[in-house]
Amino acid sequence: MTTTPTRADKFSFGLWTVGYNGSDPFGGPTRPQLDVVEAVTRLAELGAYGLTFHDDDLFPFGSSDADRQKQIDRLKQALADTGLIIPMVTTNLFSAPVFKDGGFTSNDRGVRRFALRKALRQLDLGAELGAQTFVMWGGREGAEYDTAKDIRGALERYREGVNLFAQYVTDKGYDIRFAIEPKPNEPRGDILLPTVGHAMAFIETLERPELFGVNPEVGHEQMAGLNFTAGIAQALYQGKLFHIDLNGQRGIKYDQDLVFGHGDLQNAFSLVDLLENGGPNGGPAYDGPRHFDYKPSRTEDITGVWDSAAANMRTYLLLKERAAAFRADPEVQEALTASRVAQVNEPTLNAGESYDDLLADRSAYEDFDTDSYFGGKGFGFVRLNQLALEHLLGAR
Ligand code: ASC
Ligand code: MN
Ligand code: MN
Ligand code: MN
Repeated sequence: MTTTPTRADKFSFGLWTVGYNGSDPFGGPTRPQLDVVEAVTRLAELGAYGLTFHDDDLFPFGSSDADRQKQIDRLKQALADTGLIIPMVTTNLFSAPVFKDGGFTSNDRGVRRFALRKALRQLDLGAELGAQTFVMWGGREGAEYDTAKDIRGALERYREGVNLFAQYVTDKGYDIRFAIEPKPNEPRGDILLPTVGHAMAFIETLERPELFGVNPEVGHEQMAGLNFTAGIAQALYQGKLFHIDLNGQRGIKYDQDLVFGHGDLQNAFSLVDLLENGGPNGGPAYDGPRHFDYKPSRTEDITGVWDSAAANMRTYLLLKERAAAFRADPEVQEALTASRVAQVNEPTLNAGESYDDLLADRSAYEDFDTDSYFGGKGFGFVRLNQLALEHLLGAR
């Protein structure tokens, strides 16, 4: 197996990732602005297949129509020159001061109408460029104060907005689906639809739920103390993993957006095993873009930016290689059997068994000896996990 990325690996990057200039709440930029043509050229050279962008990443907020078009044309030329594609686009409804209380769910109705128009315009551009996914990260859709936001009203306004988008793409015949990206907090004190679970439950209330899925980001779930791999498994189980944001995060703190694998490495290993192999018992895996949403640390110069972009892809491919080695190891297979990992896929009831049949089965209850059932034996999960760790470390 090779750790040199190719187009077939479907690696994509946000223009805002390699384009991050290092500015944070405590200090200004440490790097000059990166031009989109250079971004496309370098990403293509490194082996990526796609670029994604917010409208405002490509043409600054408030650009004239002519300036906007000039940037679009420059992007199109760079795509034609390199073969890179645009698998996903998204709208910036968080940077401009007008969005200080959000976009689709701002308390101010005029802002909400402006936000809808801004998103519709980016939808048109996404369709024109062949994007198949439209991500919605509602960074400012939230509040600092419980007194300041009617959450039920805000959810209803979010619902109104995204129902409109679903109607729009249907009427226009666009081949685009929507992916909601959860985040628990930052920049707002609390953000609407804070986790994958909240977002998937909300999707079921929509008029066209089949057009909506999630775009989970590693660090965002981990900021909420959640197991990212487990959340991705549930999204896959419910057919809702439309897109994914890969990066690294070290625990419950500010959104670090580190290189993929530079946070919880064991969780990154199980994630790649899930995406590539379907996890412990196989099953449908993910075939969409492997999208990196990270920020090159502000300590880095432009060489460090490209080193970090390459690091995301190399780490992913190394983990893919390690996961394959883990799955192929006979000792791992024996440990999986000893741990009964496959048994969870066996139905608990017999075929056609009714509750009357279950109630009549004395071996299931009356004669089930809970005291001696395991005969003092454990499941062996620790041994199994150590084998995973040893493969991860390259020790096997
Ligand atoms: C996105 C997305 C995020 C945010 C963030 C902006 O579109 O997926 O996590 O915007 O990267 O800084
Ligand atoms: Mn993030
Ligand atoms: Mn993201
Ligand atoms: Mn991000």
